[in-house]
Amino acid sequence: MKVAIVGAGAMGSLFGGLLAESGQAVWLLDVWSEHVDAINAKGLMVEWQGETRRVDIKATTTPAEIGSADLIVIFVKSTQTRAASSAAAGLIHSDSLVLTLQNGMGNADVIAEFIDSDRVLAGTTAYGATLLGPGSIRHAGKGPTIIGMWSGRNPDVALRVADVLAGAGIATETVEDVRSVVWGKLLINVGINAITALTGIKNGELLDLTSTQEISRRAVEEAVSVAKAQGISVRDDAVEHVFEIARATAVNRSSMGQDVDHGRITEIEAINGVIVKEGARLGIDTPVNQTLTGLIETLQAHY
Ligand code: KPL
Repeated sequence: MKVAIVGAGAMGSLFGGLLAESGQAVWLLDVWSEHVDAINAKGLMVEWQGETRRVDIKATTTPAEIGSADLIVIFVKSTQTRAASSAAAGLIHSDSLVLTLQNGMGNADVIAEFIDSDRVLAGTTAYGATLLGPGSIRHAGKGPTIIGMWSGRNPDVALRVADVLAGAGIATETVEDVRSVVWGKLLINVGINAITALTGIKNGELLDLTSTQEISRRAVEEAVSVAKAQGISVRDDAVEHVFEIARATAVNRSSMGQDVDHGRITEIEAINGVIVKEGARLGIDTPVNQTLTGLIETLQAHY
């Protein structure tokens, strides 16, 4: 299968590398020419459990060089989804599938503006990766990947894509109701990302003080109310689950924390911002998410 990974940051490079090693014909597409040049010159260097291996994989900054692809995986930050989908539109042929495993809510809907929604897949992954420099990543951890059809139709298509991922050693489950899965991940990001980004703490430090826990709890409870009003089924122990993830990723700096540390525009709009926007539409008050969103926007405006 010909696979194009759009957004070759740490996660895009990792998935692309694993798929290439499993024998798929993979292209990485990214705007970062130094990274692309390094991969083409010396291969993608993947560090895993203290050992580094080289993966030979094609990379480009130009979609036209790829031609069309059977599977397009969007791995850019959610702030770039529209631009990436537009760039990827040239890669689509009549049977192409597009998969998003990005953080945040709204990515699949944006992608569906560019391709028939019956060919859009969404999901989440617990794989972790860090970018070490141009052409070089660290594979930080493994965990379940869950995917499904965004439209809820044609579940056999999701099974086909899951097989391709599983063939690359990426254990993948398919579900009928992928919206609930994406919402489940959103709740985690709502409860951890902005708080850690604003305070400079690591994920686990969110649990050190009851006052920090309380802010997280309220942000998640607001998000749960919005999800339920949309008819999305979420787990009953959503807050406890967020705390469990903070504990399990205790030494990590959240992705939003890393964005703020590097003066990058964050995914706030697709995370806490979505809760505020949807809350306003549904008549649900979301003061904690509003405050977190406003503070992150303030930080960004003063980089
Ligand atoms: O997804 C994450 C993120 O940082 O975006 C968590 C799960 C919070 C891990 O850091």
